[in-house]
This record gives sequence, C-alpha cells and structure tokens, in this order.
Amino acid sequence: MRIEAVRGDITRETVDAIVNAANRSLRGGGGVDGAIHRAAGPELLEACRRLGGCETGDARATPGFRLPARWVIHAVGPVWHGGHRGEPDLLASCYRRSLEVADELGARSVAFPAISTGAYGFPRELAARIAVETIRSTPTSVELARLVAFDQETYEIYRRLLAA
Ligand code: AR6
Repeated sequence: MRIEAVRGDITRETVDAIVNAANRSLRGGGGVDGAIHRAAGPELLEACRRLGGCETGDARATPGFRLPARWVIHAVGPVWHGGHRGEPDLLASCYRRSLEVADELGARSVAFPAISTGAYGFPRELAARIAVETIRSTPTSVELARLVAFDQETYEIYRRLLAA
C-alpha cells in the first residue's frame, strides 16, 4: 500500500472514499465535518440520520453525494483529555475501522483528515504517528492512503514520518 501526504481541502479529493472526523451523533458539526456536509449537500445529513450515531473509535459509511469521492467514511475520534483515557487506542481504532469499512465498500483509495487534532484537541505529532503506524500495520485491500493536512505544520509532520 502507498501512503502519501498532501496539503489541502479533503472535500476536493478524487479518491474512492474520504474519511470524516465526525462526532457520535453524526449530525454534522464544524471543522472538516462542516466542510464535508456543505460540499456533499443536504442528502448527506439525511443519510447520516439513518445511521443513528456511531461510537468513539468506530466508523460508518454513507455515499458521497455531491462530493468527487464516492463514499464518506464517518469516523469518531476521541476528545483529548490528557492521554490517560484510552485516547491513543481510540484514535488508532478510527484508522483501523475506517480501513475495514473501506474494504467492505471495495474502496481502493482513501483520504484521511487529521482526526481529533482540531476541536478535539489531540496533540498533532502523536496523532500523526498513530495515523501512520496504524495505516501501515492494518491488513487491507486499500492501495492508496492519502493523509490530507489542512495546515503546514501537520503536513510537515506527515512528510517527516513517511520519510522515516
Ligand atoms: N480538509 C482537511 N482537513 C480539514 C478541513 C478540510 N476541509 N477542515 C479542517 N481540517 P476538526 P476533530 C482539519 O476540528 O478534532 C466537528 O465539529 C483541521 O485543521 O475538524 O476530530 C465534529 O462534528 C484538523 O487538523 O475535527 C466534531 O464535533 C483536522 O481537520 C469535532 O469537530 C480535524 O479537526 C471533531 O473534532
């Protein structure tokens, strides 16, 4: 599997599936979640409503509607409380479950945002390490995992980790 980092807006990604950094209600929100709902159109919220929520560390799929991506995989990252409430394992679970859902969909290319590193306050460096390590160690049919950084700092962390 190829893992690469890009800087940009995940809603523009022309991959089979993009991952959303959602919350347990799956009713939309700010950050990348808000951007994905705006770009996908109101049908996305309807589809999310029918899923009836998602636990932290888990992921659920919907169509991508007006997005270039065919599917959205809604992953619910942990809120950072200092690191002693299972946050690293829950974040790893988001990446693992997203790849499992991608396999169920038959998606071969998947773009990920830096889950939990915005409103949920997860430290960027640790989150990036967990993302790269989990994607590298999860058995999957996904051929391309693209880590989409919205900011330069996250992009540089990904580049450094992927070069190692
Ligand atoms: N494309 C790619 N990355 C983005 C984009 C974008 N268009 N917009 C923001 N990011 P956040 P969380 C980056 O806060 O921390 C929502 O309200 C952002 O810079 O979106 O998991 C949900 O509904 C950061 O690096 O997600 C939840 O309630 C990363 O995406 C809550 O926020 C994640 O930031 C989830 O918080």
